[in-house]
Amino acid sequence: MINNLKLKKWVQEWADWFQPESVYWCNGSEAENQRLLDEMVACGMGVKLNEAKRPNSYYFQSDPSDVARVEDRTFICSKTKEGAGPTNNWADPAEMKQTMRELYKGCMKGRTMYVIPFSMGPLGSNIAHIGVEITDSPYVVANMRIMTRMGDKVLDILGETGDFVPCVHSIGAPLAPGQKDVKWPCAPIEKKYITHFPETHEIWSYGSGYGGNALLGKKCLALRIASIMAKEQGWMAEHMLIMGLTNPKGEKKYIAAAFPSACGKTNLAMLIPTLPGWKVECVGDDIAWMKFGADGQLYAINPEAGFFGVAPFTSMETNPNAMLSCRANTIFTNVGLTPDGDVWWEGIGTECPPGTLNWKNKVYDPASGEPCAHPNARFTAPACQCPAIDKDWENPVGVPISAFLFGGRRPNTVPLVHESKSWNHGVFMGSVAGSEVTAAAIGLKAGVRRDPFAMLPFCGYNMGDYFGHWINIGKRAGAKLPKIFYVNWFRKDENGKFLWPGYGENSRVLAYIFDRCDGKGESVDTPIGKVPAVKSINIKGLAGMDEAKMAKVLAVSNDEWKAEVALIEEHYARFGSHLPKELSAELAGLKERLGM
Ligand code: O2Y
Ligand code: MN
Repeated sequence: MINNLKLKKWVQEWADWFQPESVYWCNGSEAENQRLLDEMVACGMGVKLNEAKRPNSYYFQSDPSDVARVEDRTFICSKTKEGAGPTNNWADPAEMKQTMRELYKGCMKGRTMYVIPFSMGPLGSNIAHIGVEITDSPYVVANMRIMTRMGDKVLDILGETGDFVPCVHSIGAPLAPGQKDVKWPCAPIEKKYITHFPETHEIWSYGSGYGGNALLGKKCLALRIASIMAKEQGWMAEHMLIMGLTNPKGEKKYIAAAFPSACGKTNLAMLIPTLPGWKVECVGDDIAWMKFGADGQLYAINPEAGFFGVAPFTSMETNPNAMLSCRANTIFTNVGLTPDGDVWWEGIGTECPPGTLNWKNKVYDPASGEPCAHPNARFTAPACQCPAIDKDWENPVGVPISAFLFGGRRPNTVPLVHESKSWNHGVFMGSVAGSEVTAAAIGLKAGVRRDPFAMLPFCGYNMGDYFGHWINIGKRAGAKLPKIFYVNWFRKDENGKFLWPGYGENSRVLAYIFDRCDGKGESVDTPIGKVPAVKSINIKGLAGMDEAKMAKVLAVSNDEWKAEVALIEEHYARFGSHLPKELSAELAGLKERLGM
């Protein structure tokens, strides 16, 4: 029984416009899920994997034009261009709505329109928010059931008058009477639109059925729209993993960490420490929503209920917890399909069985030079299946955050770990985060690609104002603010070899951070912040590591940082008058400390 009038009216208006064959309200039940999956298998869209090897799991191949988030086709449609800022694509909201209304008219002909009520965050948490997605993709429904809490229980919470974030999605492929469907219907790239309307908190998406373009609770709601709501309402919506860290004495702290893509965020969230007696537990691997409690602590929830993880190079060696998370009840997209009905991808740690189909449904030929799995192939797996899931991962109150980590891939300049001198200095560190890219081949300028707070593709408003929101968080009276650190697992020596082994050995750095949060662990003041004293990171039992090498991985070179300052000035210039004066002051302070 739907008794929320606003929701009923909204659904009816879109049903009139989309002209679907039928409208179906998703209840979230197991029976409903099974029926949709069976229907997708029956029509050739999906494959049921071998029940003995991969219980209750399904396999999909997307259209080659629809394999990842499309940043070029993603828009922030604020009233003014300045509202979207220099890092977002902007479009006029009225013009965009007109363009999309034309595309949307009759776009669900011959298909079912599904209505998905979902909660981002544990049901009833005061940090959580409700969304409702309309979609014509049963694949989206099945994925949203894993990634969110979805169905009737959400309508109960919404009640008669509750509010929701309206999320409109169509794959943009109406069916004429008698027309045979294709395996992965979608619109051509130039007709894909992923749009956000900050003033009305709306999301409209058209033409893609893949990942963040279509599962609108994830990047569109939980980051772009939520970042706007967070600024308006005084909370934080961040592109951060959340982990629990327990020391050998059984004391526990929670850390939230932001990294640009390809820095091993999921691996860190599920890390298995090599340091004896330490334990890492996972609350979330991608997004954190945080609010201050009455005690002044910042409490975080993971708004998601699943992992949408990159498959290639995930193995029992690199991330056993992720591998075990997707052992059953998982949807795989664009990986390889083995002849015995299981999945395979590059770096999975086993030989590819002959006769495996690649993501383009052709027999995989290792000599072809083309990968078997698409590099952005994904598994959608329930978070509760992670062996390292934290006992409080669904606690509606959230978990108290003691530290924030920022990072990136920097082969030089940036030490293994350094700590901010103050909150504003930590905000400065987050605002200049980024990775060195050598990807000139894919059209990027080689050099340091700044990805402030790892939010470059996900901030729903002017990034300069977002920096200001971080500064304001630090001004809150009575706040017990997390300490801020910057880590770099990727520093290299003069021969291009990594100086730090990474993976489980990162627990040694986490242990140092844990101690710093307790006012322990020795640090040295440098122009860029507090760097661990060489002996203060435990390297006992770490093969190939000695104090001389630690000195290298922790070194701060004035010359390298003087060059970095020039790059930071260039980066900051983009934000003009939106750059908070506090950050200009932090940059001036750094220059002074470097003797510039
Ligand atoms: O390509 C996509 O649609 C997925 S992108 C993604 C998925 C899970 C977690 N993070 C990301 C990301 O781009 O940050
Ligand atoms: Mn992400």
